[in-house]
Amino acid sequence: MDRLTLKHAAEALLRANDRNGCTVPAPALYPHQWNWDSAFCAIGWAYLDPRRAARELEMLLRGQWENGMIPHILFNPEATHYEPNPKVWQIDQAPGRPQAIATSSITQPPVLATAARFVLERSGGDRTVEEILRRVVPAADAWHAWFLRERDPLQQGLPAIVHPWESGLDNAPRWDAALKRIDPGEVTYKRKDNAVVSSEQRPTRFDYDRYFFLVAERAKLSFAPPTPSSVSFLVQDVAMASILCRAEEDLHALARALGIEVPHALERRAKLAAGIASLYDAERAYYHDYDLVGGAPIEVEHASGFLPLFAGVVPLDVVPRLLAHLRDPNQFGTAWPVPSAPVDDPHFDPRRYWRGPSWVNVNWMIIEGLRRASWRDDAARLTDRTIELVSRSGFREYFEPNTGEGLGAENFSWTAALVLDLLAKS
Ligand code: 9WN
Repeated sequence: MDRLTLKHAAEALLRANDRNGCTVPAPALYPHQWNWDSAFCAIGWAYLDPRRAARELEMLLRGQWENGMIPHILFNPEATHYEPNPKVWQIDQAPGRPQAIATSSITQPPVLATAARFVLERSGGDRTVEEILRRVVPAADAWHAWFLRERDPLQQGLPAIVHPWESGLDNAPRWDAALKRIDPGEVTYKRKDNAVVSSEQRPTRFDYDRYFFLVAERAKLSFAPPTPSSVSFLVQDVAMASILCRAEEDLHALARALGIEVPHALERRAKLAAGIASLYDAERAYYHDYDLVGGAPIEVEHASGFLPLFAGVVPLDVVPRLLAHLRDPNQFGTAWPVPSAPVDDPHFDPRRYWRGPSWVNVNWMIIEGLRRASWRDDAARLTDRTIELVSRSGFREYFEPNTGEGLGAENFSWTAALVLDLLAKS
C-alpha cells in the first residue's frame, strides 16, 4: 500500500470503528470504550476532525469515579461479546462509582492529557474544541492526583498497579514472578477472546486465572487503596510512571493554553521524575519495575523500559546506553522493531501478545521519546519501519517482530490512528 492509500485506509478505519463518539479498539474483539485506546485514537482523529477528537476524550469522563480514577473500560450495554462483562467487576456497591455507566474497577495508563494537548494544538483555535477540553482539564487533574494519593503507598513518586491489565501491557514477562506467587484456587470464568484470535497469540490460562482472581479481589477489598500487605499484586510500573510524568507536563501546557490553573501538575511531575530515576539500574543500563509485595526490583527487560524517554527524564549520558539495547539485534533490534520483549529473554515469544510482538503504540511513544532526546535519525528510522510494517501487514493489533506478520485483532483502531500521526511527521 502506498502512503496516500494507507492514510485513506486509516481514516476509513477510524470512521468505521466510531460508535457515537467513541472509537472501539477492534469491533470483533473489544466492543467497549478502552481508556488509553481512546486517547491514542484522539491523536488520529485530530487529523480528520479535531472536534470529534475532543469528543472522544470527553466520552472518557463519563466513567470517572468520585476519587478521580478514570477506569480502563467503559462498557457499552449493547455489546455482549467481551469477558469479563460488567457484572464480574461487581462495582454496584463501590463508593463513588459513576451512576450512569458501568465500568471496570481499575485504570490504565493516563494518555488523556497528552492527547488533549495534541488535539488543542491541531485545532486551529476552534472554540468548540476549546470548550470541550476545558472540561477535560479538571478531570485529568483529579485523575493524576489520584495516582499519587491512592496508588503510591510508600510516597515514592511511583504509581503502583493492582492488576496487569492496568499496565496496558498485560501479559508482559515482567509480571510473571509476581503472578506466580498468587494461588487463585478454583476460579470460574468465561473467555471469549480465543474465539476471535488464536490462543497462541493471547494470554495463557495461567494469566487469565490470575486476572479474574485479581478482579474479584478488588471487590472483596471494597476497592480500597492498596497497600503491599493488603493485596496480592502491587507493582511500581515504570511505564505507568513515565506516561503519567509526561501527562503532567502536557496537562500543565494544555491548562496554560486554555487559561486554567492546575497548580500541582508540575510538582507531581517532579515527584514522578525522581521516582523514575530511582528505578534506573546503572549496572544493566535499564529501567526496572519494582514489586512492592515481593519487596524487590523486577529485573526483567521489556520495551516499557524505554518509556522514560517519552517522559523526557532520561539523563543525557543514559540515552545512548538505552539506545544500545534498542539497536542490538539480540535484544530489541529485530527486523520489525520494537519487540515488546527482548529476543534474548528466555520468555520471548514472538507471536504472543506483550511477550514479543511489536505494537504501534509502544513504537509511537518511543519515537516521541527519541525525538525529544534529539536522536532524530533513530526516530526517523523507527517511524519509517513502523509505517512500512503497517502498510505491508494491515491495521493489526500487533506484529511478529522478525517476519512482520500481522497478529491479534484486525481493524485495530490505535494502529490506524497513530499511523496517521507517523505519516504526518515522516
Ligand atoms: C484487557 C483494548 C485493550 C488494550 C490493552 C490490551 C488489551 C484487554 C484484553 O486490549 O487488553 O484490558 O482483553 O486483552 O492489552 O492494552 O487497551 O485494545
